[in-house]
Amino acid sequence: MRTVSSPRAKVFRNAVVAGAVTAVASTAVALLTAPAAQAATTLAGAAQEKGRYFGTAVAANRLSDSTYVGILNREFDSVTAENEMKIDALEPNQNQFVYTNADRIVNHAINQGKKVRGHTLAWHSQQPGWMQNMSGSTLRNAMLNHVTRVATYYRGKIHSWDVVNEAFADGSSGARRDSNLQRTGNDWIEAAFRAARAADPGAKLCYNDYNTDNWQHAKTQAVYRMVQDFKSRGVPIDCVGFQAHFNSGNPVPNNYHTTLQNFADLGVDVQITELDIEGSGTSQAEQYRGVTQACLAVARCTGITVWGIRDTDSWRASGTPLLFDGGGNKKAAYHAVLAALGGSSTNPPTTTTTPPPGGGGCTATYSPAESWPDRFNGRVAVTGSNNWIVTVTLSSPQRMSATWSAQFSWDSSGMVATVRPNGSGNNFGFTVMHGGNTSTPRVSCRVA
Ligand code: 9MR
Repeated sequence: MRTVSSPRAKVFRNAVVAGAVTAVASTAVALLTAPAAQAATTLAGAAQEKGRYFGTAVAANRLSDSTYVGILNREFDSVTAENEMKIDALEPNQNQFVYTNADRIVNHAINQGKKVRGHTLAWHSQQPGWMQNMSGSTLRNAMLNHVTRVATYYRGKIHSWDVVNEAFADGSSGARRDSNLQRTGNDWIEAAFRAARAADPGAKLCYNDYNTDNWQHAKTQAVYRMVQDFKSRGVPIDCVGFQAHFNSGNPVPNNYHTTLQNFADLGVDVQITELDIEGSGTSQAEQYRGVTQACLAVARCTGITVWGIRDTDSWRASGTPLLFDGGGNKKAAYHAVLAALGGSSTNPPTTTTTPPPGGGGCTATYSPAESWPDRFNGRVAVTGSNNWIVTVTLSSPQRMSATWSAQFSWDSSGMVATVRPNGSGNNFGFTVMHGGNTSTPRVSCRVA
C-alpha cells in the first residue's frame, strides 16, 4: 500500500516520532512493569500481527449505512469492490469510462489506510453489451484497451489486481471455459497480464477463480498447470486468488492447505479472495477456523477477504455465510477466525466513568471513537467543573500520537497524561497508537 501524503499525515507522523523520543528514556522501566501485551481485538489487527491482511467485499451503495461502515473501518484493512470495478460498471459504453462508484470505494479505503484489491479486469461475465457482441481481434483489442486504461487510472492505488477471473471450465475436462474472450485465442490470458503489468508495474497481478480449492479437482490442476507454464515462460503473474465460496454441496476440502501450498511453491502468493461459508453456529465457525488456519500455515498466503460484511449484505444472504449477523453482531464464525488469527475479543474498548469523589468535584467520561488497525481515537467529556484536571492512563505499549482541545503533559513513562482545559471547553480527545493493545485508557478527574 502506498503512503498517502497529506499535510495532516505529516503532522501525524511527526507527532508519532516525538512521542517515541519522549518514551525512550523510560523504556527499561516500562518493560519491567508493563503487563503482557494483549491480543489484537479486530480481524485486521490480528491478521497484521501474522503479517497478513483481512479484507472484505464492499458495495458502494452501503457506504451510507453507519453500522456497515463502522464494522468496515474497525475490522478490515483491505477492500474489494463487489461489483463496481467490473467491466460493465467501468466501461458501460466503449471508451467511455465511469469511475464514480468505484472511486467511492477506493477513496474510502485509501482514506482509512486500507489496501484495495482490484476486481476484475478481464472476465467472461458482467461484460457491457457492446463487448458481449464483439469477437476476434476487435474484442481482443477492446479487452486490452480496458485493462490498460483501468489499470493506468488506478496505478499506485491497487495492492492486487484480479487480472483475469474464472477462465477455466467446471467439471472434469480441465479445459478453458468457452467464452468470447477465449475464442480470441488461447493467449488472451497472458496478453491481459502483460498489459496489466505495463500499466501498473507496482500492483500484484492475480489469476482468480472458484472451485479450485480441492487439490484433486481437474479445474485446480488445470489452473496449476497454467500458472506453472506462466512462471516458466516469464508471463507476469504474482498471485493466485482462491474465491472460496463454500456450502454444504461444496464444503471446505480437507486438502485445502495442500492446494494453497502447492500453488505457493510455484513462486506466487496465494490469497483467499471471496470467502463465504453457508451455515451457522459451531459447524460454520469450525469451517472458517479451518480456512484461516490453512492460510496461516502457508507463508505465501498473504491475506483473506470475505465476500461481504453482514449476512444480509451477502450475494447468498439466505445461506447466512458471513462473519456478522444482519444486526452487525459478531457470530461464532467471527470469534473462530479471530481466535485462529491469534486475536481475542475479550477486551473491547468500553466507556468508563469516574464518579466525582464525595459528591463535589468533576466526572470524566471516556468514549471510544474512530479506530484503525494500528490506532484508535478516544474522547473525554468532563462535567461538574470548568476547572478540572483529568488523568489519562494508557497501558503498554500504547502511546499518544495526537491530542486536541486541551493542554496535555506526560509523566516520564509517557503512559500517564495530565490534562487541563485550554480554553476550548470541557471535551477533549486524543489518538492512541495501540501497538496491539486496544484496552481502554483509564480516566479520572479532580478539581484544580
Ligand atoms: O457478489 C456479486 C453479486 O452482487 C453480483 O450480482 C454477481 C454478478 O456476477 O457477482 C457477485 O460476485 C462474484 C464475483 O464477482 C466473482 N466470483 C463470484 C462472486 C459471487 O457470485
